[in-house]
Amino acid sequence: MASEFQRRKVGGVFRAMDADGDGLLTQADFQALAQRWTAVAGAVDPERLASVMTGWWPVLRAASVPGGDEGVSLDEVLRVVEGLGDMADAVSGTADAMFEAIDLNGDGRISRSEYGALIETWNGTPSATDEIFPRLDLDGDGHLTRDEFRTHWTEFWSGDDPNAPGSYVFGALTE
Ligand SMILES: [Ca+2]
Ligand SMILES: [Ca+2]
Ligand SMILES: [Ca+2]
Repeated sequence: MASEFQRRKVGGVFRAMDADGDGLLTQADFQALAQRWTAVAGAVDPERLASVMTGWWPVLRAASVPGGDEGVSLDEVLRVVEGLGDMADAVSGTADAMFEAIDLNGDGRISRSEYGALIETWNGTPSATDEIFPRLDLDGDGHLTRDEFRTHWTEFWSGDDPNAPGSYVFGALTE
């Protein structure tokens, strides 16, 4: 069973992804998310970005109850998340794809402003990142490296620790 904390954490991401707010993730939600990303992404190939975003869809769809409703519910997403501990390679693969999408200027690291753009795009609204960025920047050099990002990404999807910086990689938790 997912803990209350995991439900809250993943629930926030779920609501951000559920573009039409009907409580189910569908292919249309992923297309909307991809469009939101394409609108901000500077140097990144828009097709590549779209394929990162929409690439999540088949994974989630496969976990959805066969013959059930048309979309993927939060409970189904949580079930996928519970299985991710056994899928470390798949999780770090998505981390790398996301990292490349966020690294807008392609210098191999994520700056504070690139991270801010990620959170704003993800949530669809301006969001404060001044508190969280320094916690994610583990060695304090002002940038997130691929390893730092991978650590946080894995923690977000596979961990259950309210004190881990990675729990806030998508920004502060909302209710
Ligand atoms: Ca939806
Ligand atoms: Ca960069
Ligand atoms: Ca760093």
